[in-house]
Order: sequence, then structure tokens, then C-alpha cells
Amino acid sequence: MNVIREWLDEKKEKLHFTLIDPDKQKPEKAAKIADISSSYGTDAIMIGGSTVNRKRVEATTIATKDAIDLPVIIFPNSANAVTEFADYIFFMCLLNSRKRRFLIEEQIAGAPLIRKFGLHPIGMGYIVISTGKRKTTIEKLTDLDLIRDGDIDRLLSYALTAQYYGMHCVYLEAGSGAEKPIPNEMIMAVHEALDIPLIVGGGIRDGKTARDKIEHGADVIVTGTIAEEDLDKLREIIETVKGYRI
Ligand code: 1GP
Repeated sequence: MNVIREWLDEKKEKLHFTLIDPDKQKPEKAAKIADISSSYGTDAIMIGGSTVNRKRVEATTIATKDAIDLPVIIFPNSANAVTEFADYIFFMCLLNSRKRRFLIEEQIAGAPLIRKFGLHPIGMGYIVISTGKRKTTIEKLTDLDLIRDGDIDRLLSYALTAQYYGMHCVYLEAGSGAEKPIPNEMIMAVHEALDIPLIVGGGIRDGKTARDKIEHGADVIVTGTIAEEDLDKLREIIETVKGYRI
């Protein structure tokens, strides 16, 4: 079962996921952001960040589940983020990392916990693109085989690898707070080559940009930072994504 595909087919709409970083606010505030996002029409809440610890992930997940009725998906930075209180977890491989840790070790550590907790894993090929001059946190932490704006063939090699491995989706990530989002031509190239759902996030701050990404082939738009900074813009983004007719 590919749950992202099912949601897309059932709703016949593009999807918006709200990312909450448990390190950025207390669980009560996180639950409030989830509640507001839900009222604007977001489809799921993702919980994760680059420095989170298990207790914080758990507390934020519990508070969020209590506040809303939407699916909660863990977006883990390591096996330490696996918590029994969520519904789903992105079982992800950072395909263009050079570190064994992000390619397979954290997955091996997390897999038995996923089974024990009965979490539903969503296999994901995670590809980080370096879109700006300034390094994002994820770029600093993960020792990347750099993919820059214009490296379409190499991006396609990675994205096809995800599909041929049987992963359920590909996530093109510009990094939280990125100066520039994923370029349109990269989204279009991956969209044309792949059959699995395409998730796009990082640096999306307004409805026009979200629309641009969807028009070029994104199936799911992820936003994180904007919910902490400007709720009107969050609303604009969600309404744009949900109002888009396929
Ligand atoms: C990061 O793509 C997400 O994993 C969201 O990025 O915080 O820039 O919206 P922003």
C-alpha cells in the first residue's frame, strides 16, 4: 500500500503537509500550529528536525495527536525519532549522502522499533539539492554528494534509483529555511521520469511559489518555517495547494 498515492487518488487534489520541528517550540505551541494548519486545510502533520531528541519528539507527537484529527507522520533525522505515538513514519534514505549512517545505519536501528510500535512506514527516497550559496543545516550535517541547480541528469539518476528500489515517494529537499526552493526544471524532470508521488519542500514562503512547484509536477508541498513566521502566508500556501485543480 502506498498511502501517499492513496491520499492523492482519494482526494483528487494536491497535498500540503505542515512540518513541525519539535526543537523550535514547546509541545503546546506545536499542537496550536498543527490545529491552525488543520483549520486552513493541510493534509498531514510531519514531525521532525535535525537535532531533536526522542522525549521532545514524543511530547510533541502526543500533544499534536490530541489537538487534531489528521495523520501524523514522523520525519526522522535518526532512529532516535521513532515514537509509538505517531501514525506513520517516513522510512527514508538520504540518497545523496556520502555517510553510511544516513544511507542504511539509522534505518537498521529504527526498523525493529517501527515493527514493535506498529508504525506504518512510508518508504521514501530523500534527495537534498543545494539551491543557494549559504549552506542549509541539513547540508552541513550530512556530507552530501552535491547536486546543484542544473544537475538534472544526476538528480534523475538518484530519483530513478528510488523508484527502482520500490520506494513509495521521492522528496526533493532544498533544506529548511533555504534561500531558494527547488528549481522548477528539476521538479519537472523528475515528475516526467517517475511514476511515484513527488514531494517538494524547503524555502517555500508564499502561495505563488507553491503554485509554481505544483504546476511543474510536485504532488505534495511541505512547508515548515512559514508556520512559525507568518500564519497569513501559511494560509495562502495551503489554500493555493488545495485550490489547485488537477
Ligand atoms: C524542510 O522542506 C522542509 O525539511 C520545510 O522547509 O522550513 O523552509 O518550509 P521550510
